Amino acid sequence: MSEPILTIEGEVDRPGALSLDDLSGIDAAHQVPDMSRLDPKRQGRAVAFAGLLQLVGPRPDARWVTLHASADDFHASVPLESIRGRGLLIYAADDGPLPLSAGGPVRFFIPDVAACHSQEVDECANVKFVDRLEFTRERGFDNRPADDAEHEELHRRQEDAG
Ligand SMILES: Nc1nc2c(c(=O)[nH]1)N[C@H]1C(S)=C(S)[C@@H](COP(=O)(O)O)O[C@H]1N2
Ligand SMILES: [Mo]
Repeated sequence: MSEPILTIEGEVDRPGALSLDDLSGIDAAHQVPDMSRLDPKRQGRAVAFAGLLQLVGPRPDARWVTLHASADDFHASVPLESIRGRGLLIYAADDGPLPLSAGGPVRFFIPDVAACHSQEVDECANVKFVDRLEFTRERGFDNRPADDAEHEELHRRQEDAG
């Protein structure tokens, strides 16, 4: 059994900690074996958010999903309906766990997403280093940059770090 990489909390029937094996065990219909086919800049294996929902069983009250990245204390809260049909979780590299350099342990990803802070679900919501998903009735914690200045500052910090 592989170690837990993603904690599921809140308004779901089956909360708990999921391992890489749990995620790769989700129905093949929800798996994307090679992300580079979808987006040449991306690599590794992903599972459709709909497949995760099947696994954890959101309750009817669950309206918001908060994507938590404790690695850099980055958090985004988005309406469940807005990501149900198009969100992906990149959870593995071709040869094992998804490295931090690729946004591991889990990278939330919406292909062809809107530019940062143009909409509720935007490129900033493509959260890297996700380790916890929280399902709630109300909007959860969100510290995405609020304006262009904050956003530029965030990108500057990332360039300095990387
Ligand atoms: N954990 C975390 N996720 C994050 C960010 C961040 O600072 N921390 N920045 C966001 C922003 S502003 C952008 S534009 C994209 C960049 O993703 P990329 O480096 O894969 O292109 O990640 C998003 N996800
Ligand atoms: Mo961004």
